Amino acid sequence: MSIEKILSPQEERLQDEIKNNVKTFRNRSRAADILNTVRNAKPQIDVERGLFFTQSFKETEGQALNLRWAKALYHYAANATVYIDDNQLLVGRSGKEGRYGILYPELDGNIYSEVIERMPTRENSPFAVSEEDARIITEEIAPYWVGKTFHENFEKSLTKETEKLTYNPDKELTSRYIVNETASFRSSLQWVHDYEIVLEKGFKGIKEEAEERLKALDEYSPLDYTEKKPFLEATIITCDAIILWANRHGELAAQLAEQEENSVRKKELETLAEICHYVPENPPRTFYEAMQAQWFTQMFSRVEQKTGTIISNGRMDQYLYPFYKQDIEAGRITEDQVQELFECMWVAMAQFIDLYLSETGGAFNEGYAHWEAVTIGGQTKEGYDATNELSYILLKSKREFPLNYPDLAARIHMGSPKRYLYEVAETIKAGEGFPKLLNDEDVVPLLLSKGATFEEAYDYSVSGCAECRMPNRDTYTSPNAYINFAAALEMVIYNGKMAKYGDEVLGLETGKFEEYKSFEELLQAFLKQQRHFIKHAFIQQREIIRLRAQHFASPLGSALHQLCRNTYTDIHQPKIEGGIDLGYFEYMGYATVIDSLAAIKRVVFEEKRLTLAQLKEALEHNFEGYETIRQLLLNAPAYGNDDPYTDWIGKLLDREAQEFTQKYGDELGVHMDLRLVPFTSHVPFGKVVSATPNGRFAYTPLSDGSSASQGADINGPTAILLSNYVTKNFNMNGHAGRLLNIKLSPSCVKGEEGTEKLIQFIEAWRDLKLWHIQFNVLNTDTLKEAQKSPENYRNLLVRIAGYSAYFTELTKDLQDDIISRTQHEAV
Ligand code: 8X3
Repeated sequence: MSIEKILSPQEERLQDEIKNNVKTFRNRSRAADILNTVRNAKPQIDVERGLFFTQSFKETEGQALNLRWAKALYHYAANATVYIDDNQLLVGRSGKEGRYGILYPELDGNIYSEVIERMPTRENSPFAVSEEDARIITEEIAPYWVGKTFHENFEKSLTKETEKLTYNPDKELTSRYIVNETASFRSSLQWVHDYEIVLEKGFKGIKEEAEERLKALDEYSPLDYTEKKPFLEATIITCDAIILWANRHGELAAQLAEQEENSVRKKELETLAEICHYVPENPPRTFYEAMQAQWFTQMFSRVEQKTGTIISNGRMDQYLYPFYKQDIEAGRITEDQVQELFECMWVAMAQFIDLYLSETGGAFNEGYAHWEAVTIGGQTKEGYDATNELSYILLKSKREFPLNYPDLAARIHMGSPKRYLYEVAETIKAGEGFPKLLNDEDVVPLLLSKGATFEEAYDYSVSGCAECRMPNRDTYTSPNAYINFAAALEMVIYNGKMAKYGDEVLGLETGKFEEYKSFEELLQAFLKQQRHFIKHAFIQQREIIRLRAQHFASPLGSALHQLCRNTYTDIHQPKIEGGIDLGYFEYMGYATVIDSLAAIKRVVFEEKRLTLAQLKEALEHNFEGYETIRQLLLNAPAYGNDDPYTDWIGKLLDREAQEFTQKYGDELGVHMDLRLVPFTSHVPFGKVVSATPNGRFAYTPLSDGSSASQGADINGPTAILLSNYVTKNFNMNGHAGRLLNIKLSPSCVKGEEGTEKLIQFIEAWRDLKLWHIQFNVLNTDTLKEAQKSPENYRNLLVRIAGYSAYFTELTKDLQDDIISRTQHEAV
């Protein structure tokens, strides 16, 4: 049956843009106008944060770290340029006009001098840098940090055995993509602030509380003097800093208002001036003030530290709802104005870009990605459905304002109302990859099993790609390890070596591949390599936990965390009393490994159509001249098809990894949970792995997350759900998120009938208690066209890992990977 070519709304819009030669973001709104002025600007580096932090750190040596951080924030707040964009209703930018990234030299300032020249021309996420700024970076910022960065000290802390699995010896601190730490390019993992306290008390209230506690300290206690006092002083200085920063925006708004001739804009600027003088110092009185207070907090926490994938915005439809309701009821605001304010925020989000100077950092975050998660729906703390009018406005905004920010995350549960599921499905059908879905039916029980109360578990927020955080209870923020298990498989084939790295023995010498007598023996060798890799990831993590406490502090983040305030402990410290520490390690190449092991079992040991020696020869030649063998392997059973032949292997790998963490996680003092969330790293990880026994060519991407190997899922999307379900060990709690990508053709979700089918598919995913799912609804042809004529497809958004990005801003490798994902023609 031939399938009618149906376009998604995104594709229709793009075709219209091509026909009419439109190069702008088309939407008749204020936010679209602002976006059009910034979207064409090439991302640039802004040096102010790096510079002001460096200046301040030079002056505060020898003082407590959290106090130094607070003083640096104050120095920034007092001196950084403040900006108000034409027509913008929200302010609080921490960098130049257009799109900008900022510097965190405490992390990796030691590599600046070496990499800065390459930034404008590098293939992956290039950044412009002016000559003067390059000079400031190399002469005024970088020299101070050499020998002091986290990056350098972490590398020094590793033993040779761990280091060789981590870094390339010939190129300083570049990853080997085997057991990959991520702490050297982000000082913290994403988490969620307690925004409610900002809205309830304002920073004035937080400061007053700290002042009272400071007065109450025991003046003779060494503990109070060395720990509590700096913590409280840091809190007070940080509150002053953010208030000062906001006031400076207020002053600028007042000045601009005086000069403004357009009476409407003049009024807007006057209002803005008043708001910035009022929040976030005081608790907001209106919805508009609440939005501005939240946004100042968000942006100031960017200045504070480099958080991988960005501090999440939390449950915006929950904490903003009382302000919305009160203003709507009082006739102070309309739904359209609420949507406009949100859209002004989305544009402000899009202007900030997560700048990674290291090659590895860039490779993990293609497409200028940062994950600015906003959560909607789910359940209230009491367990009732939480959907409200704001949830619907946020979904509507996603459909009408197709920008890659925010990363909208919709929580789904058994009681999610039909209208909510319908609007979620309609938004997914728009084709830009939003919202991603998180399943309360999996997440809540897991959080309970970690020791959360029902209230805390029901109130989780989505953060990063697929993580779920409990504000005020989660306390673990160390960035995690990404482990290349396809490399572990390669080390079974080449007895501890990898083709990419020559003769060096990197892993365990598990024996000669050709001599395994049974599949069981070979499987045991793989599991040994797997354990070896996890062991080294945990060793890395132990050092990371120890060193972060010496290198980083987060007085703002700590002021917005109840447990940190209660215990006078900075959030970067290893242990915060009462906290639940949820750390992760990543299983990279899950389907690649499962399919490879299944192919060996079937083709070599059961059907005996190939010997291990023949297989190895074909792999060594990257299947060149061995296409028949490759076809044999490709035809073996593959994960993602609801086939017990492969899925028991997946379950075993999952179980073994969880057993390791249950045994040794305690030694790190955290729950180190198994996760299958790759962001874009399955591409660089694939680039170090030679041909694999599932028929995958050398150095091509690994499978991503818990998705099937590219093109291997041939039984439709429900089968991939079932494979996911079967391979999960629900009776263990040493795991966290599993990211699942599904690509659907627009024709299979066409019309009302298509929406209904999509809802049923989402319900099946929910009932199977799977963690996460996200969709690309577009035609593969569109992606191929965009590769050929990128100038016509600048606005084409695609779903990547836990986020969406502009297709034409990705490297060819990642574009090819997205194209090669199986497109399902029916749900
Ligand atoms: C994306 C992955 O490692 O930042 O959420 O949590 S990570």
